[in-house]
Amino acid sequence: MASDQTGRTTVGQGDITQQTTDAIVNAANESLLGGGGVDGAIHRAAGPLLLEECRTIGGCPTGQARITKGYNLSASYVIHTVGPIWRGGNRNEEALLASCYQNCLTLAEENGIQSIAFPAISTGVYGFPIEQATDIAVQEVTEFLKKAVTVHQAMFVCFSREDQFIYEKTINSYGKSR
Ligand code: AR6
Repeated sequence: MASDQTGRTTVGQGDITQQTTDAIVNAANESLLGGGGVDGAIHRAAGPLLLEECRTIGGCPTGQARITKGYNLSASYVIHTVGPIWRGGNRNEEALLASCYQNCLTLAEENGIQSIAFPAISTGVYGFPIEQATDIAVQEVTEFLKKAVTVHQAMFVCFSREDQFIYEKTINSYGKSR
């Protein structure tokens, strides 16, 4: 398995709903009331109580994150974050995507979470270019983990082999020039 130089950030391929990390991250929309893609898969696997809890939250602005329980998932928590919709790159998309990763990890720390799995936020329906998104994901997670207290393991769960290859390439080269 590919990992960064500390071994704390790894890349895998598969279905994020099957991960046994303490928390999994959901690439949600501002309503937090479910949708397609990874969001739909997480709601299906967690069961209807997840939607019930999400209704009490009242939505989430782009770039921020909210935490719920994991219900029928192996993961105890779901951290829902809303990635930016790609609109060509001049609408603050990069900073918003970076803040998704930061806010998810901050919530994880506040809740004593030790391990967390991320999907490739914004790179599906929301259209963020995968290589650019991967650079941001790897940079933000790797740097956060250097100063994290409770979170000691982060995993990028790629749905396709193509995405996995891009993540592996990015993570293997990250830090080598630093
Ligand atoms: N496990 C891991 N990754 C997955 C899974 C899965 N089970 N299913 C899909 N992916 P997307 P976004 C990957 O579209 O771009 C929803 O409707 C997928 O291949 O799920 O942030 C929300 O409600 C891609 O690499 O999320 C929002 O409306 C990545 O997850 C909107 O889509 C993200 O794709 C959010 O769009």
